Amino acid sequence: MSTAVEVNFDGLIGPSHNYGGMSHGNLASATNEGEVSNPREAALQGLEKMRLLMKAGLVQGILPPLPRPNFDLLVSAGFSGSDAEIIESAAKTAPGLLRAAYSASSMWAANAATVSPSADTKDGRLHLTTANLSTMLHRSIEAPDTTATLLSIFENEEAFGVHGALPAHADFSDEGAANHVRLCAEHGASGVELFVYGREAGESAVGFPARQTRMASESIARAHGLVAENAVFARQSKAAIEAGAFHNDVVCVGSLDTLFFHELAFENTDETLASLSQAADGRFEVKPVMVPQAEVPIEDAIKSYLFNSQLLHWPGEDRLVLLAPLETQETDTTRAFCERMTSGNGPIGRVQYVDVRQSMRNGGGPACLRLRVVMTPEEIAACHQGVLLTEEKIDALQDIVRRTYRDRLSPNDFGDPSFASECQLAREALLEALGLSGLV
Ligand code: SUG
Repeated sequence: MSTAVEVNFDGLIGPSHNYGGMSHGNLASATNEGEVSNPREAALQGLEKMRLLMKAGLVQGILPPLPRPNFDLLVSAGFSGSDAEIIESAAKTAPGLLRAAYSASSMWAANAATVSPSADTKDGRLHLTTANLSTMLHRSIEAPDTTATLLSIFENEEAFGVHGALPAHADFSDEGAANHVRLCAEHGASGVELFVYGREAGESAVGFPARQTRMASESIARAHGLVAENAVFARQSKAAIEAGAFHNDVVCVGSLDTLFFHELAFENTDETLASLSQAADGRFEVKPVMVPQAEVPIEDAIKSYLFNSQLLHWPGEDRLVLLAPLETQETDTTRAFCERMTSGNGPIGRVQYVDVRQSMRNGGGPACLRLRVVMTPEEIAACHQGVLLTEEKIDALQDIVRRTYRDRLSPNDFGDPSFASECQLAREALLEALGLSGLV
């Protein structure tokens, strides 16, 4: 067994971070539509979260923002001419499309891909499949650039298998690691991968969209070469989706042998837990920590993002640490639950709160902002080193953000073509700092 660790690759929040109100079924996105955002503060908050984990002794990586605006989307929609002409005419005749082209949603790196560590796969390589994010227009444009980013970081084909996105059809709707949990005895041991889907392929949509199909999840498990017995497929409850849990990671997070979830997260909780135990097959005992609806109503869980937390094995601590958003501390029921939970002797021993409010207003908490990649020391050495953070690199990135990002942005500002050049210059500087200038 190797001494693999969990590396968190956080999405660096881009200069066009805005409140576009583009995600139907995501209550925060709808509520804050049209508000003025602060991209500079957003990116600094994200980088401080990364600094916190890095200083604690965890390996921290970063994914750069994608090129914005996405001219391919605008050209596909029939706009032509110079960049400035495209932007000006889109602003006049299709402002919604321009907003989508400016989306900074790739910050939520949990949606970038689904990841299976090498301990789980038949060919012994670490596999990543880019999510097609086909449910939301503004997110469906991310996949090609995300694949390019992943290929430049996980370039070594002997160690890594990077798969392009599944077909962009509703039957294959896929939102990446937001609907995937890996449980294990220790990171380097073979684990159990839980895929949570919201609907079957072909099932007609009612209410808020279910963004993941079982067919998409099964396809990824196959492509990654998982042993069939180690993959569990569970249905997300309709009640959770209707309450605003547009991804499973809004109501559930798991790490090592611990699964922390809301009572209404799964359509059939007993069956899900029984399948996980059966798949673990004595290698480890699944420790469920279920939060009852009577103690934390699902509305509070979603408002506070209690479950959209990072569940971490913090160096030097015996029990897991829940890195939760400040909103969890500010919501009475979730704060009380956390106090009760940590004063008991369960697997989660401490809750640490972080400020990621800029991202939270679009429905993205600490867990949305990171993609977990369990890696052996050899794999860490084989990936692109420029994206692994040090204090100096965080300082350098924060300097670039302070220099190049606005502190006020409204979706109405997108009609100004000079903003496009601002975004491009900021991204180029960030890519250079990460040794990824080839992605420009
Ligand atoms: O896909 N919000 C994202 C939030 C993603 C959170 N990720 C996870 N749960 N893993 C989404 O709904 C809002 C953009 C806007 O409205 O401007 C947005 O895309």
